[in-house]
Amino acid sequence: MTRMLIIGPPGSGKGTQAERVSTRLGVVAISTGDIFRANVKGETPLGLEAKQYIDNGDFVPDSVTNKMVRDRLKQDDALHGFLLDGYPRTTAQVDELDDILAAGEQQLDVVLQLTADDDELVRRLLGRAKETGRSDDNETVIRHRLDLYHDQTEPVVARYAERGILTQVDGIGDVDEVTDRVMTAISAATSA
Ligand code: B4P
Repeated sequence: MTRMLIIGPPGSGKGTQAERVSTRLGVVAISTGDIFRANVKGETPLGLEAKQYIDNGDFVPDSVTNKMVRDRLKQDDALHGFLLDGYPRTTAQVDELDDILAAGEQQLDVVLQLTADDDELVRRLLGRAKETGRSDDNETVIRHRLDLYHDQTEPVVARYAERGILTQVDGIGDVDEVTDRVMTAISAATSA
């Protein structure tokens, strides 16, 4: 049973690697970004609320995101392990996740931080924009998302580093190479 987080700036490969880890380890990958995008597409009330924030590159408010994650983690497929991709992104979300896990007498096994420099991230996301036309992949919004990561998500990373459960993984290189590093980091952290 493994409970993991994958944290990284936009474009670091979180979603890409989370899917691969999920397949290899048989744990469910839960991406808050994907859940929001599915709701936007389905024009649900949650999607209508989230759309304006996502399009501007802002975080969806903690109150909305926290409730969504709390509900999602109660589902059967997450009861015996999960990989959370893109959550928590603020220290208030860290507090919420602590609370959810404590209520279930659960704890995190490992927090992976994928690293890459800002210029590489912008290059990747502009590449994705051409392929998928995602509404938040234009340079102004990408730069804003990177600023938010530095201001609000780096303190999240620091909290997990203080707890001794953070492992940094270099996100530069081809996708298979990064997956090998991620899998090595997970086995080192979970067998320690
Ligand atoms: P996310 O979906 O998490 O978007 P992201 O940060 O861009 O990451 P993503 O997983 O899509 O990209 P990845 O790094 O895998 O969030 C979107 C929005 O939702 C946020 O801006 C926010 O508004 C909202 N949101 C989500 N969670 C929230 C929360 N907790 N609180 C509040 N709001 C929240 O990869 C990007 C690209 O790089 C891909 O095209 C991929 O092909 C490429 N790539 C990956 N690995 C590569 C490699 N090794 N080499 C070259 N390219 C690579």
